[in-house]
Amino acid sequence: MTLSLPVSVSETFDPSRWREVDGFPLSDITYHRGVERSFEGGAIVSERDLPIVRIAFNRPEVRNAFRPETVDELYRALDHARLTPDVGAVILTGNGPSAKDGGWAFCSGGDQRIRGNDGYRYDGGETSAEHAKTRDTINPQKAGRLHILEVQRLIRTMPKVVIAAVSGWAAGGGHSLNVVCDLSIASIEHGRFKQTDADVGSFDGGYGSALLARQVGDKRAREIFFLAREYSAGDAASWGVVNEAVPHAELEAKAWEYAETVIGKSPQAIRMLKFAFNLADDGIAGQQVFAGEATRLAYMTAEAVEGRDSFLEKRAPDWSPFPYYA
Ligand code: S0N
Repeated sequence: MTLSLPVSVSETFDPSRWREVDGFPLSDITYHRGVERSFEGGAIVSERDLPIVRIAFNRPEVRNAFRPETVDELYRALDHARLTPDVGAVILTGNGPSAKDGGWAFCSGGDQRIRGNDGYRYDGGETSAEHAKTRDTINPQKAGRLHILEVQRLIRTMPKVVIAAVSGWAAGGGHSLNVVCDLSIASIEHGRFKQTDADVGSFDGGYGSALLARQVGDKRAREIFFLAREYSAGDAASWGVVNEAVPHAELEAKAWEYAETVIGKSPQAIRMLKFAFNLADDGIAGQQVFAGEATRLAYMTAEAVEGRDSFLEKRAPDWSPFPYYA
């Protein structure tokens, strides 16, 4: 097999660090696995997978707005990362710049051109404002989708650390996606933030607002939503919407550094910590996720094995070796 570098997908992308993930036909996002390569005379002689993946919005001409197809792909890639046992960290970013005007975006939320009257419509390539008005009657059998919230829940509950690399605009539903990620880094030159939901008759009344208030405080969160003012990467860092603002050219290297640090820690400790951070805010759903991990750990004990074996062997369990810890 000949080893080669992948095609570059963004000015911020470093092809030497990544390979394309196989078996994913994608149009709206890109999905890469981190690798360590060794070279001889300029040729790649070996490569080894690392526990890091990069998932990126790939619609720079519309500031990386998402349509239902984008959300489907994003969910599939994130879920693949969730289920891949040797992946521990996900970098979520936006490819760019736009070939049209050089603008950068992390994500500008729902694609307003294909918004029907009860949610977002599968695009099928038709995106005119005129078409959007009549879409509900054209395609009545397809209910509108609002399934970006499923992606938010997946990011929130996946036992891996998701790091947002905010390469440009984080607006509307894109603003909320940054909020729900575990860690965030923003480009000083291009990272810009604006919660436009209320401008377009939309409102993220879940994680996008409640977690934002946790991060920046209640008054500031209300300001961000009610006034929809633009704010900078520096503001975002000082308010706690991102962990750090760095020069654009260093954005993905910094995200990689975060990911490398995270995967150097105990997977179990990171998993339990993520779920512990979520627990109080997520109520019984958060308790269920945390307790699910505790149950997995319990399954690994001799005590739980005795419970299973006694059932299978049709005998009374012998709990005597297991102390009642104080
Ligand atoms: C991002 C903004 C501020 C960038 O401004 P800038 O740099 O001046 O660029 P523009 O010239 O405005 O844009 C360049 C081209 O990109 C198109 N475009 C940009 N954003 C979108 C978009 N969201 N949808 C469709 N097209 C977009 C522009 O039209 C332009 O194209 P051309 O060159 O052809 O004219 C600025 O662009 C901006 O404000 N964008 C809109 C941001 C916005 O309001 N987004 C939607 C907010 N709502 C949601 O995201 C709701 C979705 C959601 O997450 C949700 C949450 C909870 C419950 C349900 C849902 C749900 O799914 O509805």
